[in-house]
Amino acid sequence: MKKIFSLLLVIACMFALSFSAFASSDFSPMAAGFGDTQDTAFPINLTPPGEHFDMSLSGPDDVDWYKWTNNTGRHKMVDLLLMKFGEGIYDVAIKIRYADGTETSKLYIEENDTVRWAPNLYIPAGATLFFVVEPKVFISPSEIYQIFLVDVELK
Ligand SMILES: [Ca+2]
Repeated sequence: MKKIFSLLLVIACMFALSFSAFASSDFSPMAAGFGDTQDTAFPINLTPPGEHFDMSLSGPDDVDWYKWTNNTGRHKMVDLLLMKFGEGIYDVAIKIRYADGTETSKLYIEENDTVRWAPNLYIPAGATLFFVVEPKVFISPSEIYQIFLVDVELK
């Protein structure tokens, strides 16, 4: 009887371990160490209309940097939108680095409930748009944010 109990305990522990491993990797497999600085900004593509890039912040000190370089050979007008679900509130700031290497300061997008919207950002040929998602109110790593970075001509 004791042996059976021990075996059950081992199985229960194994199940608990595998479950917790699954749970932690389920929500945000790339969140830890993802885009934590401007230098390690994640290169994102323009999102087709209606599509979005989903990610989550792993903690109250986590930030996620992204970048998009305009290699189209001509200027581009883009809309940047952050949609956030859940109780947490995230800010977004942008920076533009021009082809000659000069760069703007960090510019925060106006607060609008859980949405951050920056329409009609003019990105010259060869320039890079950086943006960073920062937690203003952090609740949980399971809360997903969505990024829309849309070519205005395709809207
Ligand atoms: Ca990060």
